[in-house]
Amino acid sequence: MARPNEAEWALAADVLRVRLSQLLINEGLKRREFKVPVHLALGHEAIATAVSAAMGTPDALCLTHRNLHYNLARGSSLAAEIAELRLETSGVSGGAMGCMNMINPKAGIPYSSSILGNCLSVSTGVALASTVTRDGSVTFVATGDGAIEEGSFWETLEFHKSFALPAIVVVENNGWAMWTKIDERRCPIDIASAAKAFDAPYVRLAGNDVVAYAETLSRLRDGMTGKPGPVVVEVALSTLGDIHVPVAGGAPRYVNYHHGPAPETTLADWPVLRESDADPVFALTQRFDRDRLQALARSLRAELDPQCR
Ligand SMILES: Cc1ncc(C[n+]2csc(CCOP(=O)(O)OP(=O)(O)O)c2C)c(N)n1
Ligand SMILES: [Mg+2]
Repeated sequence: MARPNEAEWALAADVLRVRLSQLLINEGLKRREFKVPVHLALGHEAIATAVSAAMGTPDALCLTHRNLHYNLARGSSLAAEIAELRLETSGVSGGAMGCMNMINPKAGIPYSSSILGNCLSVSTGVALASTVTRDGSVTFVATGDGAIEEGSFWETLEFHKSFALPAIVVVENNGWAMWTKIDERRCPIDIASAAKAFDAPYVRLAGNDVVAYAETLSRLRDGMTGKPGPVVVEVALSTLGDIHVPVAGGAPRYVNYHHGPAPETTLADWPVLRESDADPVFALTQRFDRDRLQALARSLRAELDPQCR
C-alpha cells in the first residue's frame, strides 16, 4: 500500500477527531450535563468522514436521529455541539434543535429529524430544488437499517428515480433498531435488490477504510453530473459502546448501544475501542503509521479537552 499523502492523513485526523469528540460527549452524558437525549455514533466515524470529504461546496446532507458524527465531520466544533446539547444559544443550531434535529446549514446540513424516515422524504425536496436552481449540487441522505422499514424509504427511491434527482442514499447497517436485533424483528431486506428494483446503482462499503470510502463516494458524487438518479450506498458498521443488561439468574446480556451514556466506554479506552475492523480507528492502523497516529491522538486530546469546560 502506498504511503498516505497529506489529504489521506487529513481523513485519518478527522476520524480521530470525531471519535474523541464523542468520547468526551459520553463523559458529559455520564455527568448528566445535557438537556436532550443523545445518540452517539461510536463506530460510525469512517462513513461520516468519507461522506463529508466527498461533498462538494453546494451539496446538502439530510440526517436522522443519529447525526452527531456527520455534524462533527462537517466541521462543527466540539464546543458548539456541546452547547447545542445544553440548548445554549452558542450551540451549532443556536440551541434550538438539540441533538436529534441538529442542523448546520452553513456546513451543508439543512435538515435532521428525530422522526424516523423523515430525512428521506425531505431529501426529495432538497434534491428537486437543485434541479430548479441548477447549482450542480448533490443531496446526500443518511438513514439506518431500521428506518428502511418506513414507507418513506421506498417512496423516496421512487421519487428520486422518477425525477432523475442527484441523490446518494446512505444506509448505515448496524444490524439493530433500538435494542432489538434487526433479524429478530423483521424479515431480511436485501438492500441491493431494493436498489435494483428501482434501477438505482448500489454500492456496499465494509471494513471502515476511510480512504477507500472517500474515494468511492467521491467517484459516485462526481458521476452524478452526467447521470443523475439515486445511488444507494449500504455501509456495514458496528455501533460501539457495549452495554450489558442484567438477566435474572443468568449471565448479563449484550445489547446494542442506542442512546444515552455508553457506561462501559471510558476515556481510558481512547483511541481504539475494539481491536478489529469494526472500529474505524483500529482500521486506520492498517494504512497509517502507528507512531504518527499516536502523536495525532495526543495533540487532539490537548486541543479538545478544554472545549468541554
Ligand atoms: C416514526 C418513528 N418511529 C419510531 C421512532 C423510534 N425510534 C427511534 S430510533 C429507532 C430505531 C432506529 O433504527 P435505525 O434506523 O437502524 O438506526 P440506528 O439507531 O440503528 O442507528 C426507532 C424505532 C421514531 N423516532 N420515529
Ligand atoms: Mg440500525
